[in-house]
Amino acid sequence: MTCDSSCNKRMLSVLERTLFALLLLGLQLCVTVRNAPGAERPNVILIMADDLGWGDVAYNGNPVVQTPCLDAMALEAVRLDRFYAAAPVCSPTRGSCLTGRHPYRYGIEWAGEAPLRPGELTIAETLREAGYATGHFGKWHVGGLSKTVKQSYFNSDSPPQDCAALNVRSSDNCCVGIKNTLVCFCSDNGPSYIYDYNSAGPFQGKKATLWEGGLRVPAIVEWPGRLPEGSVIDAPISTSDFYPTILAAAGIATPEGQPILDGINVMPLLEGRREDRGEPIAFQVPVKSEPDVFFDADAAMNGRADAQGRTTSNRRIGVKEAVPGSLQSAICDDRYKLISVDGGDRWRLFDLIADPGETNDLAEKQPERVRSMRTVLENWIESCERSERGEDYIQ
Ligand SMILES: [Ca+2]
Repeated sequence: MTCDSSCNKRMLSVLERTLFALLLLGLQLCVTVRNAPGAERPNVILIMADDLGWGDVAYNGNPVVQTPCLDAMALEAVRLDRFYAAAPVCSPTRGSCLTGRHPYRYGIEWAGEAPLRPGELTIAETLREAGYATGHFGKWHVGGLSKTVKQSYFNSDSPPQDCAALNVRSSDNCCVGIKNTLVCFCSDNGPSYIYDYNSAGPFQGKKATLWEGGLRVPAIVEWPGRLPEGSVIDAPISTSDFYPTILAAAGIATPEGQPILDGINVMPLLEGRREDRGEPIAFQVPVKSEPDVFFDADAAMNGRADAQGRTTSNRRIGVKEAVPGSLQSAICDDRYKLISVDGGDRWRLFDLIADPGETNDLAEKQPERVRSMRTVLENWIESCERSERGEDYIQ
């Protein structure tokens, strides 16, 4: 596509407004500040953007969107280049941040469908028990208020803090004047599938899919004086890791009665003391059938508009083989990823180091690896089903 300067300006204007809206509407800013004088525990700030794709930030190569604060943070802090949202849509991923558990364990399988269960332990509860003051600002969206009442996006007492995310980090590399502060930034899922100008960068798929483009999002962690400056982590890290990692950073033991965690403490990775994760990350979510997710593949491949009049390339969506009503399942280790988007009828294996775009299916060449990864995934799914039945909770 060619684009003249006026076209570029219009596109830039739209993108700027879109990115601002994403940050404005999608900001989840959890501020936890210790209130125990003399303690050395860090303050913790988690910032989550909404639908910010891998390729929607300048530091990942976006040629139009300007993200100077994130670019500087990515350059000077710890950039996580293989960071996964626990799910490819909002509510499940946000639940994983709060609990350290995959949302499949407690029934938040999709956006806004079920509330967080009372038996879940959240990072806010655990930190508060340890003496922290906690707060949440901006988009909540962790499931519905009930099975029938959809949940509001914002806490009515806490209006969105507009560009607080961009102001957290001041020019002196210190967080709003608060010393000893751990800041984590990430997105909650891949870019929206609605518009062409949202970008998953080099990855296949977008929001709502378990392809890399749906899960792999921008992420940066900063803790001045404690974590290396200007480092890049290539090992897989997930939103489920926030909970155990923050507890470790604060020197807080896992509380009694803690349900099974999916996340692990990744401080050794962040500190550069190890290079491999050494633990798999598993995913499972439904295959939805909204027209926004499923495009007319033939029309898209041939450049024609789909039934909704859109021309977005289905190749970028990556779900043309998916079966609505079934499940998408995937598991990745430090190198390989096994994925099915049709309820387990077909499994594909990719070497994400050599083939991050998931274009070269190795399943036929490496059947033993497929079998072993499927076994681990199936055991994880059974564990999640036990969790969903409530077997993790203290009776
Ligand atoms: Ca989202």
